[in-house]
Amino acid sequence: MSEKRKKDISRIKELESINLATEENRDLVVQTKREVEKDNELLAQQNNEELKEYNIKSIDIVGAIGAGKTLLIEKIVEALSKKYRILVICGDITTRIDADRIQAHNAETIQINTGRECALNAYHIHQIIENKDLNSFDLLFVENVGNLICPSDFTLGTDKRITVVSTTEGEWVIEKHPMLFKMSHVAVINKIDLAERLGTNIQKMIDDAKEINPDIEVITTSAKTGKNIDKLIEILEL
Ligand SMILES: Nc1nc2c(ncn2[C@@H]2O[C@H](COP(=O)(O)OP(=O)(O)OP(=O)(O)O)[C@@H](O)[C@H]2O)c(=O)[nH]1
Ligand SMILES: [Mg+2]
Repeated sequence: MSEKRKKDISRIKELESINLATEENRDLVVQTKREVEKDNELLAQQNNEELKEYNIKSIDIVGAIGAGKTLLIEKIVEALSKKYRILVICGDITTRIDADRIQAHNAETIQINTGRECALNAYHIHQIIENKDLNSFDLLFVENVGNLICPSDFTLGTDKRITVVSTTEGEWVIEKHPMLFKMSHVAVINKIDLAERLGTNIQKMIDDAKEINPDIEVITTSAKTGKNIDKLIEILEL
């Protein structure tokens, strides 16, 4: 990345964070954001081609903080670790808690700490692809940093993207965050074991996801009890 681009990006962050995109610098903000996105798309495409060369299936899991991304991956890895050699990349602001939890189920894990960044991007994945012996794996999961906003700015180059929300976030959570559902192949509504207690209208959540993206597969799960994990694996064609 050129020095100029680096400077532009840091300037945008500055402007966005203090909400000062005035008339005079708005064009620069929009143009640079577009360029960053384009660069990311190109690198994501390259990531996907490289993973395909090694016959690695790849899935990116995004979703709300605490929606159950890690527990879902733990359950999937538990079910599939005899069939596939699995690599899991975990994105978090700090700590390697999620990577350690998943590693206990017989997958290799890499934790990326993003600091103040609220999503992984194609470059994070690219660095791992460049430095890892890809002959050792058949399946890659990426757990993105927990939130429903930033990951929509960056694709990573995986074959599929899953967005996870749960019944504890309120039945409006999908309607309020349409972008990631537009970009995803599968919507997971997790923690259905808690829905009755909370009075969450799961049907509304399913309908919202389908309305936002008619092509999306929607599945309700409980990572806690294991309910529908087998169906999720089937939908992912694993
Ligand atoms: N009752 C219930 N609890 C769940 C379920 N899935 C996850 N949990 C619990 O919810 C909490 C958060 O789960 P995680 O798997 O860490 O969620 P996450 O989305 O990976 O969280 P971040 O990575 O921090 O964004 C944990 O205490 C889990 O045990 C579920 O289906 N039902
Ligand atoms: Mg997690």
